[in-house]
Amino acid sequence: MRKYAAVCQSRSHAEILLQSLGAQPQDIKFAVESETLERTLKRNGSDVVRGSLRDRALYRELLPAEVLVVSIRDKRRLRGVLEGIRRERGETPVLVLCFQPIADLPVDPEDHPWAHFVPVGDRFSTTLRADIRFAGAKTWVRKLREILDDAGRVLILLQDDPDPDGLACGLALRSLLGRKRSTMPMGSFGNVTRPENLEMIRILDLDLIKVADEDLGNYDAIVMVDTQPPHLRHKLPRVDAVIDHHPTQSTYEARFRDVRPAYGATATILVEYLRAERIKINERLATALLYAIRTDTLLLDRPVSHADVEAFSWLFARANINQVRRIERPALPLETLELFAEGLKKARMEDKVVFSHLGEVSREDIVPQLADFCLQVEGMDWSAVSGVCGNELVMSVRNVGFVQKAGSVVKAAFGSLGSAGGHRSMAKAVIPLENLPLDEHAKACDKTYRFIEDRFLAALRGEE
Ligand SMILES: [Mn+2]
Repeated sequence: MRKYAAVCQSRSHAEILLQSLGAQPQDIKFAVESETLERTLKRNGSDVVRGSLRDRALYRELLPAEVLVVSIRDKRRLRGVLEGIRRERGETPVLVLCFQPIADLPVDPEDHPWAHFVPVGDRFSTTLRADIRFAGAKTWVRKLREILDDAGRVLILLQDDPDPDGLACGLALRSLLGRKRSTMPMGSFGNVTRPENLEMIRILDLDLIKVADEDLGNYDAIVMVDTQPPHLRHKLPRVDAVIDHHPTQSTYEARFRDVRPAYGATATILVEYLRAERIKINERLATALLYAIRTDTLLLDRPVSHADVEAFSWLFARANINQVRRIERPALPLETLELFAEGLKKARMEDKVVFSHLGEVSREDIVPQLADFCLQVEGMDWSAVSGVCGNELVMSVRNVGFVQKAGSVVKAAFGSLGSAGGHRSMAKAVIPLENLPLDEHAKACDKTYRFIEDRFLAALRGEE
């Protein structure tokens, strides 16, 4: 069976069709009315049947095919064409390209449930909006090159506790500007602390140097990504370029400032730079950028822009998803199993909340892991898991997303005892043990856990 059949009225439509289907001329059989069009398409290598578009016999000749595309410029003809096709189509799926809004068509798609109507302008607008952003990105990249091309050594400066977005953007900048570690190192005044971020550095083989104030003079230019000068504790003598998505700060000078608070991640801005410049990106860079957008937007759970979603899906096809998973769930020490078993055995359920307390933990990151797991228990809307790390109690809270905001509940429950906050469906509290009821050895005990459970449930019910 032939791959495609198409009803077509113009040469330009036929050409666009060929290109968007990724088809060779001989893959398509056209039904046309105009003699000129017939000649052109035949010369091009396509099979063509010519006749009145109202005539059923035309479609009998045209079909069957794997799919029939109807591309009619003149909308008044559409009704007649659809009538002809309806009787002859057999099993062939039909796609109708509409060059005006569906509401303006002389036919009601509901009267033709066998056909799939596609408003072309609407479909095109998403990609067109992206292309407009890429056109703008070219200007940004040109400005950035003007500033940095002559600089021998450029420092990419990240936030004090570098996170995936900053790290990925640093890597992307190097690809964009065709530089290496040696001429464009990434650095920070602080250290990476989160286990997932350390895992990202290890798995993707990233390199980060610790910067001190006196080193800054060794660089010809400084670029900040995913942060702005006022966010740092150190005062900078100068900064040349800033690319960020945090709220715009106005108390600093830089020759280049691309700050877009509407974006969910700075990585999205860098993806637009890379795509606008048609830079080939490798799997490692795609993985870093994808992970950056995933974490900064909590899996697109936070407010995001079209640009973030677009960048996310573009990266998804190019990234190593196994590595992303590995970074998100760092390998756990073996004794975690025992700890989880104990915690689960004593788990308590009340008001659709699962509570579990792990007691002393060697690593903080196993607490949220169990919280994720507990949320999957049937009928539960919330999970709240605690662990004692040093002289603090860490609590991870998760919910199913369509209930109260986790961040607000945790703040109401524990804000006065320690630091507490978070987002819609995940939140965290860190409470110094001294602010909690403890046993005679100053250790967390059942009394402690009862206390935090009661406070959590009270906050959930809206009691003070
Ligand atoms: Mn960010």
